Amino acid sequence: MKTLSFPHDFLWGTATSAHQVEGGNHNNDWWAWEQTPGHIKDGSCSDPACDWWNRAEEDFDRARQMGQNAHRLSVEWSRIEPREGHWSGEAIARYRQMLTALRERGIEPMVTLHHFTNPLWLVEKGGWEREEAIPLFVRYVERVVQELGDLVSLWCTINEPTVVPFMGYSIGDFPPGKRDTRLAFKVLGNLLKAHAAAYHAIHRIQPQAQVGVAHNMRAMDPANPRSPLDRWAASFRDRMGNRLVEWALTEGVLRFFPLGRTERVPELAGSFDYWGLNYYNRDRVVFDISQPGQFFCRALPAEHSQPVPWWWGEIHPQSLYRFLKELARYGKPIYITENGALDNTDEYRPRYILTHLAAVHRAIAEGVPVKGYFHWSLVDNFEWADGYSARFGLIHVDFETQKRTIKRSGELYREICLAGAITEDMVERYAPEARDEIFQGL
Ligand code: GBH
Repeated sequence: MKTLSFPHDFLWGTATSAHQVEGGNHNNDWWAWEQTPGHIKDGSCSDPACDWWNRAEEDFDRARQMGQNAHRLSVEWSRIEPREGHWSGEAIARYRQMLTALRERGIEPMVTLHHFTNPLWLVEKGGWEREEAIPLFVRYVERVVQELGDLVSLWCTINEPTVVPFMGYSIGDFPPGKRDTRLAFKVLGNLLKAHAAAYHAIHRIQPQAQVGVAHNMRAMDPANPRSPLDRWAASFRDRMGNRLVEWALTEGVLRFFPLGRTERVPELAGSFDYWGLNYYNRDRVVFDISQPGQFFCRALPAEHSQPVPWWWGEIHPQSLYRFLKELARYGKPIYITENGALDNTDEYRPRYILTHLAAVHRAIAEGVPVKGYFHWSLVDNFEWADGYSARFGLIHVDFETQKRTIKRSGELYREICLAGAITEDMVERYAPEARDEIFQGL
């Protein structure tokens, strides 16, 4: 019997974010954005989403029954600080209740302090376009750590620092919907500086805390590896989307190279106790002379054989393995803070989970210190500009009735979490066609 066994203390979890599951977040920039027709694909809004503000515990019960021992969730700044400098005891009490509920179920929380949304009062002051956001974020973080620190030892300051600037300030599909590359870099710089400041602030209050960023890394390969232009395009995308943040966190330098500017931020260097990796997919990139606005880069649509929407990129577990091997060089623990599949019918999610976890296993077997895996997501939820039209959950949610139904992928993940392993028998039942890929070399 072939088996891929994971370390005994491995964290088996799922990830969510406040705005996507809680409902009732009416005081942030996303809620305002959702009110304009056209912004959300299916015309929906984030209230009530999964109604976690009232019933998170019911899903925590399910997570426990599914053998999970960790959960990554976020706290909502606009609830905790509804007006500048005013703190909501009620919101803090509710988060304490949720975190206590997780702990009671043997589920270790990882708490994200910023997952895309911003309080309206902050946005009215210019939001992340202005450096003034940094001390305001730090004050909020200090408050949260003072209030919740006894229940949390794993903190994630900022989810995907590249996504807010690129989606909100370059592509324009997220609030504030601007298209201004210069501004996007300004926002990215401010988010990274805010991370560094928060990192040090958390350690002053809670020296033992483990603090990091969840950095979204999308693999970029040249469509034609023999074409120097494609190679340049893929490497450009890789440097912008992946390496810029990597260099910032490790070397303390912001390389905004298309604009020819480099900035040293010494507080950033080494400002992570673990590497948080959000990994979903890869792009095959071509050089395209007709795309000056995209710096002459274009991603090819995924092959037809791939069961994903054309823009979603390619399913490529090998790239997860590659990133993990590279990140091992920093000698810090690695958490896969997100990994998941856009799959409304749960057709290929079981296979996605197996092949990606097999890639993680291979990296661990070669000495990479991966300490945990958080699947995105526990439940179907409010998928930002896609509303409820894109499902990522291991548990299906009927948004009319709030009824939950565990998916096949959820049953599989339960088996994996409970066994701490992938067995031949699981592969036979859930994805026999991926047998060789999963057990390669065994
Ligand atoms: C994660 O981002 C988010 O952290 C999480 O909140 C979200 O629910 C999850 O992904 C699933 O999407 O312009 O073609 O790139 C992952 C990175 C960046 C992927 C924005 C989707 C929009 C489409 N995401 N991107 S595209």
